[in-house]
Amino acid sequence: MASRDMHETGSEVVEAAGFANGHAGEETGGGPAVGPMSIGQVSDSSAGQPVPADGVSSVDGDPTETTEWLDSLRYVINSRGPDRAAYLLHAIEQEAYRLGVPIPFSANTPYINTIPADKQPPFPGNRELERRIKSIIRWNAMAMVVRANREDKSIGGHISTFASSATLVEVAMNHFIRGRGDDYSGDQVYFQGHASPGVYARAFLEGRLTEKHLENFRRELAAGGGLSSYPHPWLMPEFWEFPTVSMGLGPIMAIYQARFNKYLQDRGIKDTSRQHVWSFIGDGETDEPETLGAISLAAREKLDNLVFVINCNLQRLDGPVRGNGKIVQELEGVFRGAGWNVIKVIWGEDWDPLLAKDDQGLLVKRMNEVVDGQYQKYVVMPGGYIRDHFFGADPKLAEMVAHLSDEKLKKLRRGGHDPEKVYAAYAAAMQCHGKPTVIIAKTIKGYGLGEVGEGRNVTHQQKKLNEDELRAFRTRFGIPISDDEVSKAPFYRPPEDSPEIRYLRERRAALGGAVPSRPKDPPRLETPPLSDYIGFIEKSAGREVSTTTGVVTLMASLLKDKRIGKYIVPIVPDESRTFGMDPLFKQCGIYAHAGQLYEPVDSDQLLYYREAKDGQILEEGITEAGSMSSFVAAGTAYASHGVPMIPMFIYYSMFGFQRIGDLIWAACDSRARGFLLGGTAGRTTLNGEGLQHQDGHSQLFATAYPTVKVYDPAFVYESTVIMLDGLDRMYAKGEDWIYYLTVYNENYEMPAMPPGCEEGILRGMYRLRDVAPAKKPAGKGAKLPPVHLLGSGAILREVIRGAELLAEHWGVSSTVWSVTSWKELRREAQECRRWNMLHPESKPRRSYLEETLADEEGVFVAASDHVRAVPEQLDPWIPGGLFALGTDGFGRSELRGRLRRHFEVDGECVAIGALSRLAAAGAIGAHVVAEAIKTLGVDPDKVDAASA
Ligand SMILES: Cc1ncc(C[n+]2csc(CCOP(=O)(O)OP(=O)(O)O)c2C)c(N)n1
Ligand SMILES: [Mg+2]
Repeated sequence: MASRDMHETGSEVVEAAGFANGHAGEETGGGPAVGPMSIGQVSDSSAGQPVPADGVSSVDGDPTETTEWLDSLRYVINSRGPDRAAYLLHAIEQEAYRLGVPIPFSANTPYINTIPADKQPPFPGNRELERRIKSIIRWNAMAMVVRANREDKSIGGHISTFASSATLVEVAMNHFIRGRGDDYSGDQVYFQGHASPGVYARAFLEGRLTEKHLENFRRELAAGGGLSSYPHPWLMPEFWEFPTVSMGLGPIMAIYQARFNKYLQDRGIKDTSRQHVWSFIGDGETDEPETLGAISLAAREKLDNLVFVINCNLQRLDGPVRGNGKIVQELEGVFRGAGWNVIKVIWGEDWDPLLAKDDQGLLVKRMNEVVDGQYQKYVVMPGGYIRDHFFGADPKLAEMVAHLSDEKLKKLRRGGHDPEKVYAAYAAAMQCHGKPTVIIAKTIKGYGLGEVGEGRNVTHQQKKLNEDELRAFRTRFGIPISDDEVSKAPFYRPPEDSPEIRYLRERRAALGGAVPSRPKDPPRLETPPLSDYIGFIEKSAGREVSTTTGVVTLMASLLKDKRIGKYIVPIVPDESRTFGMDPLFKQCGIYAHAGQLYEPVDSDQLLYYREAKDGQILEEGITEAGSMSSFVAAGTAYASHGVPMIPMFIYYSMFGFQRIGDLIWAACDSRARGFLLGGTAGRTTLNGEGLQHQDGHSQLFATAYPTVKVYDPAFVYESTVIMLDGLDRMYAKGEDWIYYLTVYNENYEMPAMPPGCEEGILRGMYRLRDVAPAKKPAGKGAKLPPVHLLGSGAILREVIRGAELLAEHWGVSSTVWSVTSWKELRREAQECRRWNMLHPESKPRRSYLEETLADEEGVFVAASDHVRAVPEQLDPWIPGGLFALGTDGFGRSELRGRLRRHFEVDGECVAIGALSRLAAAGAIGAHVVAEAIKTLGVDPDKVDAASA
């Protein structure tokens, strides 16, 4: 059923004949195309017999009676209108339920367009000009990929995706998608990632990108600048807004973006009422759990500001999405079930007259029973095959198209390539209130590529077109490039004053400007200085609390801060009580668009579960992916909305980088800012919870994320200094960071802040204390080399205990260093080392780590509640190397003390580690270590936790 864009001319538009595709008919007697035979029938073979669906017999036992009922329906529709008909049908259904008729469930409507031809609004654009613009965009998008691949075979891109979605994108761009404007009131668009060539090609026509840019597609390091393969705000910060190419992340982020827009509105922070969120999605992409995983939230929250456009070209990378089924129908069922407004755009206008003639429902029945794999086959076969195999299934159907040539049959267009059908769908989406809309459009993958790729299983990766193929493409889309030139695949841009360019510019100007675009200089905030929070720090000293309580209490304080309080977005996936955040329920309320429609069970209590329309907390329920999507929406609001919101997302650290690492990566790409608070951190500190809860590796994972600053504070003064620095750097200075802090649930006495440690806290380490020996040192009588003990997080206290054991039992003095960020220390040390490598004749730079340890020597031992690789990052810069203890291996349910012994990160093991290093250095005999092992009660033959 392939058809040609060349035929999308205004002159060829067939006037809507006034017949409904299975909807209200006129007095033609044609009536609904939905015969009883078509209801819910799906066969897994195009030639297969209809099978009864959901227990309804497909055999009509009394056709006369059926006709009477259907005539009655037609009569009501014609005389009283479709609303009355719908009312009656509903009433009949209710009565049938009451009388015990087992009405089969079907979430599907027939395989035809949701909007009947006679309900289509008039198309307001210039069809011919839009077709020409789109054709030029198609050409340039294709040429970018072909040329990049010619320059270097290893470089490519995707032609066939945009080829299939061009009409979907272009109609939206010419008529619906609104630019940001000066007041940040534009739409937010999540483009299908690998359709990026089409977005670039349009920006080229709009004059936003140069020919050089297009030449350098996928060559971002080329002179003159290149273009990212996919939407990456990190790499093209003034162009792309939302990264999407990791499939599934675009849709879920779009849902939470739309919800966040309502949040901003409901809290009175910004009027977002005119903004829509668009998400262009591949049909294959719907296999990702993230794509569909949050759709019920979108309906529950009544996100009528959200539009999903699913490009159902029936193919993914390897082949058909649902060869034996129908992806359009499957998605319809899923979205209708979830409560969305579903608009199917399956057939182009060429089908309208055929459907209008389908008074027995034979065509719709045939449409229903053919499976996607077969529809794909029709794309690559000649018209005669379609006549024989599709229409030939029933002589009456064959008769219906007897007047059409094979060529015409081949060109019967699919809905997603028909601008008027697509326009009608978008217009309906804009008018839908109270629910989100999904437009499920059927297209052809590689549309326009002809035999090189249209509908072929290999089309996804098609990057090469030879001269003949280029010429055919050029001719088909009417691009004014000569035969001599065509083999070079030159880019084509009509003159500035051409009707095409003028039209394109006018449309975008009318809609508020270019899309996508990211603002250059978004607003900043005045953030509180540390001096304002010294009192807060002082109050923590001497209290037995956890670092979790430390950050949550600070959050509560910051929420009251006049400068930034209202911008903070606390986000929590059903763990508020775990983290002691429930006092915030009262203080700021839990956001609920509907307010609170019930009297909460705990309404008599002070800290009752308070939901409110202007609530500030995003209590997301058990979804780290949803919470992270909210984080991204809030953390990019400074750019996308012009309001610097401050997300503070607290969660079980085990379910962060490990579970939703890809979303965090997308957050970094998006230049999101905010705080990730990994609660219940540590493999041994969260006792009792076992293997799937005890996190000893998020610190390691986080290290690999370029814009994540990773901290592992041990004390409340440390976490406070870090959080305030984060506010300053992200919101006052406008730097693109995400601050990740692991916080623990172990209560212990918080010390007062030692003077002058602020810089060390932020840069990664500072000297916490020197522990002097209580008696003469063990060993050979000579002075022992100094011992340096490095620790972080909750294990810092074990390190201190190790130092005390060393002093007490073996007279060994040591220095304890509090390491707040292994990553920061390493990052800067590496930076210096690299600079020195490249500037051999300059005075070498010394990192903070090297500076700090410049005068230190001896043995260095480190311990944390994370895997050894975390502290081992520092090894190259530690004089004599670093001996790391850590929590490699699976966690298990136990008490802290036992866990710390199991993983060998307790004070005893820290002391043994130091002694073993002293022995290795020849400062003490091996027997001293052996005795220590015995004295401290460590079983030398115990299991190795790393492999247990
Ligand atoms: C998470 C993830 N897995 C795999 C890929 C690789 N990939 C890129 S495009 C693609 C096929 C996409 O098919 P579909 O969503 O139907 O889009 P179409 O190109 O057909 O429009 C795949 C598997 C990816 N980008 N992201
Ligand atoms: Mg697809």
